[in-house]
Amino acid sequence: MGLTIAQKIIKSHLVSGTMVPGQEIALRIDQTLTQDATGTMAYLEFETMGIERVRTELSVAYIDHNTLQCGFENADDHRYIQSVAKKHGIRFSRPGNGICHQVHLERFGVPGKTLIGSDSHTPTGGGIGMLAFGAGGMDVAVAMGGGAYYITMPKMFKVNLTGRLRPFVSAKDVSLEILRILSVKGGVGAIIEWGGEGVKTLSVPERATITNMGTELGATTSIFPSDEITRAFLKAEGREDAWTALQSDPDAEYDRIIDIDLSALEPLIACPHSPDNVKKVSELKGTKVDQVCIGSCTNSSLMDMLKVAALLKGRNVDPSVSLSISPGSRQVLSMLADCGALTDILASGARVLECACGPCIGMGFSPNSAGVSLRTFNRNFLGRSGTADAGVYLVSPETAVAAALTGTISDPRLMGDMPEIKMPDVFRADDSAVLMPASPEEAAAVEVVRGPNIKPFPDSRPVGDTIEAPLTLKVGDNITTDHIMPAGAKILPYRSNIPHLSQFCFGVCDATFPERAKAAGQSIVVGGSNYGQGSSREHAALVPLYLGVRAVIAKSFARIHVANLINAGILPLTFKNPDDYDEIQQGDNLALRGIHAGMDAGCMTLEDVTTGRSFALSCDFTERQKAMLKAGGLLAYTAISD
Ligand code: MIC
Ligand code: SF4
Repeated sequence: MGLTIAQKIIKSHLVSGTMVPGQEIALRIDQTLTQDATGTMAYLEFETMGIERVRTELSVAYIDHNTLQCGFENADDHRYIQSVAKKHGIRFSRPGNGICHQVHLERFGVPGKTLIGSDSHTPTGGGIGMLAFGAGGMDVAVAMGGGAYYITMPKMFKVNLTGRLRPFVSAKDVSLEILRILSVKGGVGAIIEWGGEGVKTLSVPERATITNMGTELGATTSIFPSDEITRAFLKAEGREDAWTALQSDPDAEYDRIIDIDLSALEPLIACPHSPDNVKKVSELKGTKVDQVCIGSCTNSSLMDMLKVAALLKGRNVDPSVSLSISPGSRQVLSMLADCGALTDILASGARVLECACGPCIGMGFSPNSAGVSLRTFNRNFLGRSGTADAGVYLVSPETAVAAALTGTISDPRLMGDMPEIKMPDVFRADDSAVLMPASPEEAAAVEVVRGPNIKPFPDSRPVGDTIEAPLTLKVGDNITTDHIMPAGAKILPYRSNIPHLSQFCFGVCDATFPERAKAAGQSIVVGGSNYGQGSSREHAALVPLYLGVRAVIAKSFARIHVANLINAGILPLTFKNPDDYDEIQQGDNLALRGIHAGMDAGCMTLEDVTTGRSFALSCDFTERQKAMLKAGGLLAYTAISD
């Protein structure tokens, strides 16, 4: 039987396991990336492993999330990451150089290689034919140390593209269409491969928009073939030698095939508060808009920005709208400046922000009270923008410009003819803001700089045979890691300070949770389906750990989060019968007994001591996961195995 693109890369990187969907496999990782909001913790974890120099082909530390410096915290963390990177053989992309995924695609991505990143949108690399995964910081630390990355062998989905996008319909609309079809749970356990004749009409940045937002489907990752278009992109970056051709075998088999005719798509919009709440833009026509934000790792490429500039040229932003534009990288920004497009953007009245995540993670530019914000980003979870009652909608750059110019949600096709965009044949490649690490000889003398904001990790503890604890919080379906551990300008600076962060845990759902959990000493949390979707932040496990959460019981879990829970030594269990979720109430005293035998058997019983009822739970841990839980998480397990 022939192989899919992903299966070929998996096969060439397989360290252990068999390529049977549902089985655990271990992969050799060629490249890693970190960003600053998760990176501080990842490097602290790497340091505890006591490895002098990274063992990957390439590791890059980016500073792109925590770029507002309203106190010493972020600046201290940047210095810590810069020094730790220099010491251990990691390249350092300075603040202002751009968003990790955009810069990585431009400067470092290589078709056919494996990449893991401590950021859930690492699959952006799939746009260039990399097999790229988002992971928790501990998994990235282990990969930097030369350890394998463990995943469950995914199923293979194929999206078969035909036709060609019409003017004013773009890659973002393709992402929204697949979210409409599959929902935020539809990609769980699968790798999504994009193929068909339509692929030839999409440039690498457009493909990267699509693989980037595959994360919102819950997919393990997404990938495009590496073809002549990939080669032309790499050539324009001065990296043609990194190119290799990559495509699926003609007889490759897929578990599911979805057909999308690009010519039939129209502008789409994801309504609050979920990326799969997709409607046609025309259905919301006339809705008043207060704010428009263009940028983020989804839509900040040169092509996106040139389109935006061409549409804004000679026009003015509606006085009722505040428009922000954040180019994805210094390369994009300088090329906009070179060709005069930046002047067109500025003349329209737009506010140009630095090349960073910015508003996407609530790092500034929060909307006004009850404001309507149209964003070219990938997530519109409740509260993520920093304004609790704002309504955030996700759109393409074209639809964003139409709203900025008219002050209302409008069909971009009404803006007249699409100006012709000429992509330069050569990009301005300037790696001066990527600092090289010290040589192995010089590394010993490099001092790692630690600020007072760096606090010790929470103590994990081995999962014992019994947990008796109250149910301190019961939440519903599709709880995101933004619910569990919110981000934003006020909280993100404390990503290396778990005690401080803990005050905000589950703040979006129930601000009284941290106090209640602390008072209980140890507790259990119950969730619905797709618990922990969204960001890769391991803080959504480390902070509950600090607050004494010993087990999370849900109808189902998102991939990265369940790995983070196990890495932190928290027991993730699922209801055998999802209806049992309704039978237990917050405040009930719960008991899990015979946990170790239960882990071996794949099932255990939950006793609701308050009501006297019992419920069956499932768990499907591999031997490695069981050992990790019994040791008290990945770091403790690694220490024991060494
Ligand atoms: C996000 O988009 O939610 C983030 C911020 O990039 C996160 C990482 C983090 O929480 O630091 C992600 O996607 O993994
Ligand atoms: Fe940054 Fe937003 Fe992309 Fe996350 S989704 S990496 S916050 S731009």
